[in-house]
Amino acid sequence: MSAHPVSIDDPGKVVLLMGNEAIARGAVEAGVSVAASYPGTPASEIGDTLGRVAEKAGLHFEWSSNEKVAFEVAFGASMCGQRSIVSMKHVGLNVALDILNLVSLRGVKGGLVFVSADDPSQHSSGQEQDNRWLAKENCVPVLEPSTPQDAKDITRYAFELSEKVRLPVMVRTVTRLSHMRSDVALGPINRQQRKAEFDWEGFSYRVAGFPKLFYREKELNEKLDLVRDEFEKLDFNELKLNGDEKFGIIGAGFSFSYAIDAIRKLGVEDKTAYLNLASSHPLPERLVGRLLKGIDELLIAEEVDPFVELHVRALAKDVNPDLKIYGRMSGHLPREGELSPIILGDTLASLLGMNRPCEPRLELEDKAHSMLFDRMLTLCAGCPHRGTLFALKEAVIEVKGNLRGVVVNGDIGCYGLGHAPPISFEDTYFCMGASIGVSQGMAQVGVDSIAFIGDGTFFHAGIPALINAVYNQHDIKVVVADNQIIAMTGFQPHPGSGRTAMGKPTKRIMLEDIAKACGVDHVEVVDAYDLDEAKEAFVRMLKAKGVAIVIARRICATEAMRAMRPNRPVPYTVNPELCVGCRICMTTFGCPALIWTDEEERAVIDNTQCMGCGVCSQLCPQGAIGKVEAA
Ligand SMILES: Cc1ncc(C[n+]2csc(CCOP(=O)(O)OP(=O)(O)O)c2C)c(N)n1
Repeated sequence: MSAHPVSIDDPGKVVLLMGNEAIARGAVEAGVSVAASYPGTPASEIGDTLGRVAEKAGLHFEWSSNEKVAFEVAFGASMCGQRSIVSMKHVGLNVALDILNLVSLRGVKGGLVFVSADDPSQHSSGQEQDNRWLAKENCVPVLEPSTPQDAKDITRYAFELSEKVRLPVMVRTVTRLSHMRSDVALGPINRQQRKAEFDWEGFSYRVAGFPKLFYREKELNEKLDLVRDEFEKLDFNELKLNGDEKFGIIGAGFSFSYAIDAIRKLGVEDKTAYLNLASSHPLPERLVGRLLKGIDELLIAEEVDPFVELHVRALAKDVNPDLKIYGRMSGHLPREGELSPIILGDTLASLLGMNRPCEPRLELEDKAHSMLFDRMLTLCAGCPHRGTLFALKEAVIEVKGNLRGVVVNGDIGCYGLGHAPPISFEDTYFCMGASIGVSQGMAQVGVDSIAFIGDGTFFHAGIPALINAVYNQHDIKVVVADNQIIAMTGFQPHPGSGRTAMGKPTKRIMLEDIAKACGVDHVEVVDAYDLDEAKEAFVRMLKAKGVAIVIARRICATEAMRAMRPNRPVPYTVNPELCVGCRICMTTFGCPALIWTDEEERAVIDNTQCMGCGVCSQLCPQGAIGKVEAA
């Protein structure tokens, strides 16, 4: 097998890389020795890539049990003088904030870079969150690449900066940059072996005494001044200013790519000054001031919040009070959501009094929609969560009389799709682990609920909540949908999977052992593909007093399908003699492998999708679904 481009030591070679792979490459070039992450779109491929090349690149990579732990692992290595990187999706930083705050206050030794992958327009998240605010709040320098090449080079540079000022440095990417691909010229890989040594003077209370954290604020501010000075002359900040332009544009990070695209499409390179701003915090005020001074109007493009705009407006008061500033605050760009070449093109054209360079967005969207067909939200064919939710519904009807007898507090994972028809059996989901916590508040006020949580999410944030339930005597019921993997973000392993991110077998931590260790007495494990077994266990759980938990186990269907290739088992079929066309399999279960045929007025099974779980055969009242007879 040929080497992954991220681990090739061939400086100058140009390879096609995804933005996230380019970030991973930057870390490899910087000679990182410890990398930790927690999966989450749009960040996951950074970890996937580092895991793949770790051995070759001589680094340790791990999927940690959550983002805070990942950050702590990286910090541990940094205190011993080694370079480390931690990556996460934007909301992951909320989880890691507690340690980030202290890391910036105490400082780092080996370069510590963390990547925040923000998700403008929340393509795969519950919220838009601009983590530049959190970086600022925690005195962390922010670097924002605008292309995959930049992403690699900036990540590499971030380690140098981190060591120079002894601060953690945030590299901020966004979904489009993370997932786009373009040519990247590789740099040399730093192969210097550093001796790992704990920095006693820097971090030991025993040696250096207990730090007066409050006074460290002064030190922090001085560090940020140093960073600002460095950013004033940073090569990644590209200022194009001839001196006779009246109109200027600042594009922060990836938004600069939209801006330059609009400038070129409109052919206004000559009359437009611009700044590709790669360092959004702290703002290089002298550099920005040079742009502001000579122009009359300025457009600021950034995602998601007007973070740079706010600071530039303050700066303009001193530098050029008459400057007209357009951006997200002024309403010239949308206040929320992702930008695009169309949005930037339209805004720039209207500010310059020109015709828009692209077709209007709505017309393009209409055209695209006319080429697509509607698909409903659904779990994959053979997904074990479907059987678990189906059996749970049956149990709730039996015990409570109707489906509104309980609130189903879902959690974050594929099973969140359980809210969609025809399963339609999830009411809420918030953030990782919240199902178990909110169910306890409901229980206290006499409202019955079920916490429905995945295995990955349980390991991430469910355990403290479960301990709380036992200790504080909350009468809650918990279902763990255990597909033995973190499926939603790209099939990463977790502590219950039995293998590490670097592909080594490891001790499998069993959910039932954890539940018992948390003090839960009523713990059952069932097969998610066995509807009767699962339903009976759910009935016992619903009737139990106190905390009760059922773990519905079965490997993720997509993982199972991969493992079966190329010898997939004989799928199931619908017997035309027995099927009466009642549609129960479709309207109550809704596996995408079940298809309706108008001609025959009955269900058939699409054998390209069916993975042979056989669950639909258990619920057909006619017994019409069975295995295809082997020839
Ligand atoms: C704080 C945080 N980190 C990461 C994510 C990304 N994420 C979405 S779902 C999920 C976990 C899903 O795993 P699991 O609970 O096992 O359910 P599955 O998708 O396998 O059904 C993760 C990590 C997130 N939403 N929030």
